[in-house]
Amino acid sequence: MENQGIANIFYELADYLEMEEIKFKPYAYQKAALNVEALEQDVKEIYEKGGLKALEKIPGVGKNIAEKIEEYLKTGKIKYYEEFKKKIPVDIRELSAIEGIGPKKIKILYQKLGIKNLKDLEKAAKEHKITHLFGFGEKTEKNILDSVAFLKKSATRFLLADILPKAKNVCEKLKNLKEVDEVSFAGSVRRMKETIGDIDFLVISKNPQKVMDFFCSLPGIIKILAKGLTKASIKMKEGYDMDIRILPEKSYGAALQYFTGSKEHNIILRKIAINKGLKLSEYGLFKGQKMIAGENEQGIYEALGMNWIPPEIRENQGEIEAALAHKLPKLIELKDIKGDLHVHSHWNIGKNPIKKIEELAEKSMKMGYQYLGISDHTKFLKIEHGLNEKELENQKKEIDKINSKFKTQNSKLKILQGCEVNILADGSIDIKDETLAKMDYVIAGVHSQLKMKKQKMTNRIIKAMRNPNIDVISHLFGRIIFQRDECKIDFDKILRVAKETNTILEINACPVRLDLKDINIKKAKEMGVKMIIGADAHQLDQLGFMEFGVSQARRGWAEKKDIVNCNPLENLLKFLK
Ligand code: DGT
Ligand code: CA
Ligand code: CA
Repeated sequence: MENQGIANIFYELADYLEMEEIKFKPYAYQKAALNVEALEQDVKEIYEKGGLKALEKIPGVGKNIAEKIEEYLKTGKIKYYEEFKKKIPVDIRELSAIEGIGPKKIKILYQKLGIKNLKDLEKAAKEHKITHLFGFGEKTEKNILDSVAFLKKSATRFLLADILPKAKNVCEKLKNLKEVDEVSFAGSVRRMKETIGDIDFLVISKNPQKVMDFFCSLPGIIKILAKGLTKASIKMKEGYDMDIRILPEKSYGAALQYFTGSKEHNIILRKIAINKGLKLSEYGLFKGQKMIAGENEQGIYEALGMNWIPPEIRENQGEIEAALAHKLPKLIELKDIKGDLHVHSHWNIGKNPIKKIEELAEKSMKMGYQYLGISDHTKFLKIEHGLNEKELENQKKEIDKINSKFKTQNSKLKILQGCEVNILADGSIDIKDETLAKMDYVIAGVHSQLKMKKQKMTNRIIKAMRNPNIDVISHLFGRIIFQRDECKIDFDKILRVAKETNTILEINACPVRLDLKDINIKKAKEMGVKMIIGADAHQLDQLGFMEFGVSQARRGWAEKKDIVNCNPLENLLKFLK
């Protein structure tokens, strides 16, 4: 599919146009990029079937942009973009990953200091060349160095959400081979960790050679790092590696257990085996020469005197003790989710592609939800076109209308109106209390000044939790994986106040946030603080982020009873203030 490639060029074009301070056009390209990216159909196919006219039917794509797409499909290039690139030949994606560096600053950095990429930028910052540039200053220089260090630290890992579809895809392909009896991914992907080092596959086959040859000729390989008869390792052009192990059938469970990890979990299991006079390896659980378990995972855990442990909690964080005592939690599952309360609609135009409340509702019904909560940003967030009191009132009318239409159609879905208000620096809220009181529920989050001192940030959030209209605190720690560290917060204190005020803490399911983290979730659960999983969808297909929120909750040992959106509507309302 060419969709992502085209979207990437449009994103860059938007940045170039912003450098030139051309009005409106950057927004048009951004919108087109988001829409092309979100398309389920291949742009090429759309064009081949219906020509330019069909391209113009893509939301956000007018005649001018449709012609650019046509040019790309025909020639593999867009001249308009190439000209910008020639004039300012910089790696926009790399540079704009640095917090506080946008198109205009990138242009200045290039024109004044010839900075083209991250390496140049780091060098210039270290030599204190940036402080003196107009509009920059010492603080920016320090931010750049912090940010570069942070990026370097995370450079060799990948987001689960980017990796999981690729892992599933390779599994499918392997499954289709007639030589393959069984296939699974293992490692951190099976444990659904937030970030992934490499993908590990396990295959059962009587003809490993064929499987190996197939694996080592997958499209997108740039290097074969190792290739043997039963083991191989390959590097893909997107930067990540994939490992494969091929095993005989009788060892499948033992191998799956071993290669799922984590290493820390495995070490303890092996010790328990030794204490019982047994030996555990990727080939099986042995008593002397005799294999007593290993065909499936369940058998191994049972032979060691414990219950089978779900992969998401195999981190040696108490799960082994719980399994030995037969006291493992019954982890929440995706099917337990009854609805999503953190969803943004077309009312937040900002950068988002058009996505009407009805469309969101339709998709929610398909996902089997009983309720959908619209929670658009409010007025302080200008870039997201945050809504003011009047607009919230108007939105309410629209939602009421859709709900009554649904009622006449006997639909099972109910739309709730919430909003995601901003907790300002002093803990006050950017929307009047009387408006908040009229909403079905209110989510509050910090979206500015994230670098406060611990005490001040904690008090800021506590003040919001004490507001009787605020039901949920969104993405408490404010981290963006690979981009921004967590805020400093006294989490224990927040938990105490959450409990006291019946405030729900969100597990934000957006793959770059996944905030709360596993350890926070576990602690909240132990304290009896309720949580909610929200997709924080800004596009239609992002409703699917719920999957990652649920795996995050599982990694934090959460059960159905800990997560309020596992409740049917009547019960959910009881948890809202
Ligand atoms: P990653 O790839 O960094 O996201 O994390 P993992 O957990 O996928 O680690 P990886 O790919 O190095 O190894 C896959 C699994 O193989 C790991 O979770 C446990 C197992 N494993 C690897 N090395 C060792 C080891 O030295 N000892 C034990 N007991 N298990 C190991
Ligand atoms: Ca791995
Ligand atoms: Ca590996």
